[in-house]
Amino acid sequence: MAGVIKKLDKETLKQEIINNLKTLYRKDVSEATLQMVYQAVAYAVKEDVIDNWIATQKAYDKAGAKKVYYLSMEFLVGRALGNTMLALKEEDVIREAVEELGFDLTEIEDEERDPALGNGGLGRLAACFLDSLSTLNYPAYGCGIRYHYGMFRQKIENGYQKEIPDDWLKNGYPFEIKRDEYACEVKFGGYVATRMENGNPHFYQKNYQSVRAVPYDLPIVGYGNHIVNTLRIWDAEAITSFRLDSFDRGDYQRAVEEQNLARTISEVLYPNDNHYSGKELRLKQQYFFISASLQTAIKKFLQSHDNIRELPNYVVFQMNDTHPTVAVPELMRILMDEQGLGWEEAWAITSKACAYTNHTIMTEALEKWPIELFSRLLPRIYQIVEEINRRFLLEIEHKFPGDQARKDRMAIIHDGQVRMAFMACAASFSINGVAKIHTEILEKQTLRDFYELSPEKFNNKTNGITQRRFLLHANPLLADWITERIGDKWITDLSEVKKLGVYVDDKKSRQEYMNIKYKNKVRLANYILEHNGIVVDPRSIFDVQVKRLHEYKRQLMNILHVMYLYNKIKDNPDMPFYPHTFIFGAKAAAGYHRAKLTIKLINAVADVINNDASINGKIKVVFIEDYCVSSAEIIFAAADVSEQISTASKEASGTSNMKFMLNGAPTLGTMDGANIEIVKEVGEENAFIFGMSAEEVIQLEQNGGYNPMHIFNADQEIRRVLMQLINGFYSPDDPERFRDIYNSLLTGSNGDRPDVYFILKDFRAYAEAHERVDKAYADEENWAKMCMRNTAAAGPFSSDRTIEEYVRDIWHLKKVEVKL
Ligand code: NBY
Repeated sequence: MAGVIKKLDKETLKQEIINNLKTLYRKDVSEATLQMVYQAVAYAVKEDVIDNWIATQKAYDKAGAKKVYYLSMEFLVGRALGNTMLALKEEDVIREAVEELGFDLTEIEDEERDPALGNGGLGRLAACFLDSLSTLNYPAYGCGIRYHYGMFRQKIENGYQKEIPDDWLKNGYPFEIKRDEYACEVKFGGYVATRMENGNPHFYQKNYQSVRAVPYDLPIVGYGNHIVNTLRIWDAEAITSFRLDSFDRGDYQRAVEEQNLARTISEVLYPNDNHYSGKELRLKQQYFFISASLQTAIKKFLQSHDNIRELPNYVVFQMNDTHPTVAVPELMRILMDEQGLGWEEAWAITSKACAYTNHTIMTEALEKWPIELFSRLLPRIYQIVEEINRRFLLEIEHKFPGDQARKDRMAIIHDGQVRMAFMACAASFSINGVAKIHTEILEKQTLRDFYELSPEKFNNKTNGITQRRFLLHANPLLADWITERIGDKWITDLSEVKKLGVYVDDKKSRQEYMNIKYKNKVRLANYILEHNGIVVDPRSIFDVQVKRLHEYKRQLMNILHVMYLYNKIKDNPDMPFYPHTFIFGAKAAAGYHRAKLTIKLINAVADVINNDASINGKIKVVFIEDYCVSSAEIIFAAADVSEQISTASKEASGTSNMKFMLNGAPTLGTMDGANIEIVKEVGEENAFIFGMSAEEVIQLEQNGGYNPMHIFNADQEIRRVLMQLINGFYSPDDPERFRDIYNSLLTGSNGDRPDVYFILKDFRAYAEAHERVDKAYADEENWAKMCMRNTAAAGPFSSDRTIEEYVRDIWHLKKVEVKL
């Protein structure tokens, strides 16, 4: 492949694409498939990236700069080619080159498989953070797992979700680089042995199984600043070659077991969102990538420092939820068993280097590992956790003498389980929630005891999103329109968009803005036609709810409301009703039956309504198959209404709410998560808020819930909708199909109380909020103003703002400049 190109010029670029086709595939342009051209273009772009990458790492070494290691089981990065071209400001020249070779750049971009190494919000947040870190010139590593199969691809068959393996590496992933030279060993099982060294006991593992952790590096390209940070994802290989000279070379049985261990560890992402499943393999995955990441971080640190006690001045480990929390005992192990420190010194370092972000208050998402499993898999780590716990309980006793109940509530090891969130809290110097209300709930309820013990550790960091992917890349028409008016500074400083405020009162600007929205709706309508075979009218209101399917997010309330509207229109065919397209996109965890049944319900309702000619297309219901980062980019740009309707207190923050807002869709939502902050910025008159408050929800929960039968009996329209769940209206072939959903709302099931997410309780308020939306939409001029005000108020929801706050309050990094 061609040598170093500083700034791509079109002719060189064309030549390079042609060369790449030749060396990669032995093809010339006329024979190449779109996939081949994509690969050839990606390799050409990668060359430029590499120059910046090398320069960045040199600059970091020279500056001796402090780094953040963002430890996360998930990075939902989305496609790289488009984003990279934009960051390098090479999109135009590449488009021209590709066109002159006879291809369309959008089609080429569509050839890239979405790396889907995450479930939803938490994984996407990690990807936005890396994007911001690079763009803001901060030294950072993402550390994760190279799952061979990412988030499953969703097919809808006969209305049901079917999971298809996501074989994203099938054609090779051009942006990754295997770094075999940094491979290391991770040990599982066996037992802990002791020997005396210089009069002190030294602990080491015996009879263990090993895997070889091999890193693959992905470039995270900053916008226009030559910074390229690294996302390092670890793959597992069998260790056999490491072992050739070891005493147990002949241990055939172990060799086979190690082969199996290596094969399974990095095979597949667990597709659960906000749900803990307690699988042994998951704990192996956690320890695998944490041990490899920490070993490497320490080794790198020691290359340029000789005093390990300095570590917290140069390195900070941010734990993305509890999934990476074995980092705490693993760091202790490395410091004590490999660096020879005593407990106190090791603890002083660990507790200054680790910080923890909580993403949920849902109890079913809290990780608690049975000690039998934990100690069998990680015997040395378990010993260390026991000692952390013992000392932690002493600390509590010291501060709250005699308060045994408090110690029971806070113990890290309790009732035969290791409580990971508690270990994270005990060890971290910082504990943060992801929106103001969420952090408050952590302090007052979920982690109250920990707040009382160490209030200074707690802080809030409201989430954010990157405007580079979710506006510049996803909505080029609006991005250009904004740049024409206020310049392009918003790309790296989103607070600039408030300058758009002056255009709100300009009629021509409003028309242009809404015209862009219309074009984006046409783009989505085409996507829906192509992928779903459903014709939707781009002039209808696009009312959108896209996110993981979970009961607390209340997609069920949304579809029940559609059923309710349909009944109304059927009863009153002449009632004024502006046409609506209700758009859903959601994956359900593979074992989450009620969530999957809800998908079936949405599709069943869609079937009936979309095929009822008598309502003249006044309602269309669309379930977009395989919602993922790349379809999301098309969807946000086209939305009129953003459905953010979680039961108040349950959604820690939400981030799609911010993506919709930035693209000019007002929020129809509850006072939950970051919705509260969105409404504060944009003004209540530019959003549609309804329903119970978090306080009311928590109150009612503490009183043992409520009886939805009263609502069912008193409200005939709600009653009718619920009856349609069990009278075969939407399931004539099996009237019992939706019984479980009906029961969950009215009688409770599986030992749960009825309607734990207060769907019936909030239903009327929700329906009434929809009426406000329809009324507002009818006033075209004012609607345009509302949309524009949403874009103009989105400044604080950039992940750049979030990252600056993490840097200021937790990480204390310094910016590094890279000059080529
Ligand atoms: O994190 C989400 C929150 O629900 C959302 O409100 C917030 O905006 C976002 C970013 O802070 N949480 C989330 O996505 N969680 C998971 O995906 C997840 C995945 C796996 C497990 C737990 C949670 N697990 O225990 O296996």
